[in-house]
Amino acid sequence: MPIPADRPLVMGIVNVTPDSFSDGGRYLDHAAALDHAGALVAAGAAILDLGGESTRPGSLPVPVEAELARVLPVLQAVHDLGVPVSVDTMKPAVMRAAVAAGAAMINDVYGFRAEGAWEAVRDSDCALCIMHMQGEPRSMQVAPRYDDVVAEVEAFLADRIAAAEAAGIARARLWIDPGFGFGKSLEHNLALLRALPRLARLAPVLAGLSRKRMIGALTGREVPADRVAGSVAAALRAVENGAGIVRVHDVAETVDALKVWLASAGRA
Ligand code: 9MG
Repeated sequence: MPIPADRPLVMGIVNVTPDSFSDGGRYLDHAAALDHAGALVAAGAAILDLGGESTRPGSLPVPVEAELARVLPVLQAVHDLGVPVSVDTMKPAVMRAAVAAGAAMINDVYGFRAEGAWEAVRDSDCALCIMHMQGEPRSMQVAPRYDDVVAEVEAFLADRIAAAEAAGIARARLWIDPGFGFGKSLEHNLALLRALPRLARLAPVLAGLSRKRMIGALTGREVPADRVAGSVAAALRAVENGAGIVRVHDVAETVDALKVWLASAGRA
């Protein structure tokens, strides 16, 4: 299913991980994830992002079989909801299976740097989101450091776009993401948010700021679920600065805010 390109899209987050659905067996995890996906589409999500491995700061990798067992049954079932589905994974084997099962996008926080990642997605037409991350989820927030965060993230993304094209992947399939919170301090994140118009010259931008620590730091809200208003404000700023997709937890609130903001900007 193609990803609409005529308006900013709200992407709803569907985690199929034990830390998000802690009540036990696999069937329950899948049923809960499916219910959640349905609720996000009813709330106005134009695209879903399905992930079976947590990428939160401090999280550890999961084996490929476990990730496949979490994601694939849900991916097959959510097709009936009628919106394109992205799969968030760093693993080429999961990418291959997701593409075969009809994923509209592969969202790789590791920027397709794993051996075999380009080959896993090359012979499909699904969109690819290349994200920037300094380090790895386990340790990335320990002491992130840049001389010039915007220039370094821009150079990384330009380099990965060139690598995709060299691997035979059409540029029109590519999205980029500066990776808010992935090896970045609050100041780095704010600099990147301000620099989205510059990054958007490379490729369409996907931005994920929802409920992240930077929102907590700016609002004083310790609990992620209390960061809704701050997250909506960040999503609006990202769209204003050129993001084509905003990846969010709070779909209904973001969709409403975006409707008002777009109408007031004469873009409805
Ligand atoms: C999986 N995931 C978590 N945060 C993300 C972000 O900011 N961007 C993208 N593309 N994926 C993310």
